[in-house]
Amino acid sequence: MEDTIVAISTALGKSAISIVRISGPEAIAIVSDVYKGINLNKANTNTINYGHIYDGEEMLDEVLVSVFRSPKTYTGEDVVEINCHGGIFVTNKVLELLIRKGCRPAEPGEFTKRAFLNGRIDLTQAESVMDVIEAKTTNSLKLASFGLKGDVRKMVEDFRKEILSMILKIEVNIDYPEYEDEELITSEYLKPVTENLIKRYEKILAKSETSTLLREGISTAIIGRPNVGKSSLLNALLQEDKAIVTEIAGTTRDVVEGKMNIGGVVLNLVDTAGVRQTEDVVERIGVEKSKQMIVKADLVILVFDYSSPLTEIDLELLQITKIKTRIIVINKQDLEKKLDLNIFEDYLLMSTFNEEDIDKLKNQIKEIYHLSELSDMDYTYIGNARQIAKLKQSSEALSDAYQSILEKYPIDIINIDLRRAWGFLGEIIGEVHSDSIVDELFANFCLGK
Ligand SMILES: Nc1nc2c(ncn2[C@@H]2O[C@H](COP(=O)(O)OP(=O)(O)OP(=O)(O)O)[C@@H](O)[C@H]2O)c(=O)[nH]1
Ligand SMILES: [Mg+2]
Repeated sequence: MEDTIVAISTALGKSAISIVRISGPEAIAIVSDVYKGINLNKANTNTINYGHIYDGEEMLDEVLVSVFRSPKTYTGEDVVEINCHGGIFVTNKVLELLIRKGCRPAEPGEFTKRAFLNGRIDLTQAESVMDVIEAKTTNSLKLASFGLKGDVRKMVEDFRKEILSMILKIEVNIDYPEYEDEELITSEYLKPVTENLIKRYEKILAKSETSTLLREGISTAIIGRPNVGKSSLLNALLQEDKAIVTEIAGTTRDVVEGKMNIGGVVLNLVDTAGVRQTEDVVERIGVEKSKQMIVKADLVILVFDYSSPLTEIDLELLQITKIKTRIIVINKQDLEKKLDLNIFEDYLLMSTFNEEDIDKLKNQIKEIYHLSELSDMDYTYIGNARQIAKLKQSSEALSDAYQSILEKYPIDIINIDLRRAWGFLGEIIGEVHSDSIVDELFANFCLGK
């Protein structure tokens, strides 16, 4: 039998209330042992009860206790939530008391993990719980809510059903070869069904790129040689003096980060050290980091100085960012022109001092990622890297099956790939899972969730 777990479910800090959550077979009995008010052992499910928590003779807090009886609870087990006054000291005292009375401190995510293991939710819903907590924009919240409602699960289950029905037909054929007519019908049946499935997979995978963007934001590196105005650009975009700006080349030595919301998506901006050859050890490490940021970034904003001629470094940066999604910014337009613009195909001529120019840059980012179309988009699709990876694996297995169908391989060979495709889908919703994946997944949750 499972033990009974306890955690403080609200953020630890001074607040009006904080919630201590308990889940497990002994939840009601243990709380009832330290609670004075009505007899909790007899309390109806889904009730809130006023009373006091006592440690022996000492009254710890005046509380409201919610009682949720198994199985229709968050975890599927008996759950009790104690609403304490929000002081850190008193909340910790209640927690300590419950541990002394037999509760075990919960691991991060353990409540949600129990909900999953007890079949209350599937893995996609569990992941959505985390996504809701971490959502930073309305769009990413919408996406997470769809997962939470079980829309992703439903989509995956529909796919699974269709594949399973093919598998069953094939296995009937293999197990009962005396029905010879059946085999012919089956191979004819397999081709269009598989074709149709592959098309639907493709649609979802195409949309998943945008959904990853919604969830994780766009990691954007501002790159260029020293003094071109990278930090000025970061500050202008963030509308705050985040990075130090001076006329001295080599001012920024480490990466400076900031977040902004652009068309409902988070832009994770990093300002970097200007790239140049340097003897200075600290600066050299900074330059190395800048180059690493180019590799990591989804989007590179490559900055040049309108008022100075092109250098070797500029050319090198143009070359190494060629394969990236990038915007070329020619800054300091307000100064006298010394830069030959002929070598650039596409660029934004601007000044960081000019707000309209900054808006132009923002619009360009919106265009690249089609952010203005986001608001009327359909959010029922997969937005999580683990789920996308599994869907891709399933899609590959399905394509293998399709290939075998075209080449008229025996149906038991086709069946192997169909079973693989079906299995990967199962992993998305957690129907087939290894303990280590589940442990790793829930370890990323916050305590008390
Ligand atoms: N005239 C003019 N000066 C600018 C513009 N943008 C930035 N500057 C100036 O250029 C100088 C360098 O700006 P920074 O933002 O520190 O440049 P940086 O690219 O971050 O430089 P490092 O950190 O050394 O790599 C500062 O004196 C800024 O005020 C602009 O659009 N026009
Ligand atoms: Mg700088």
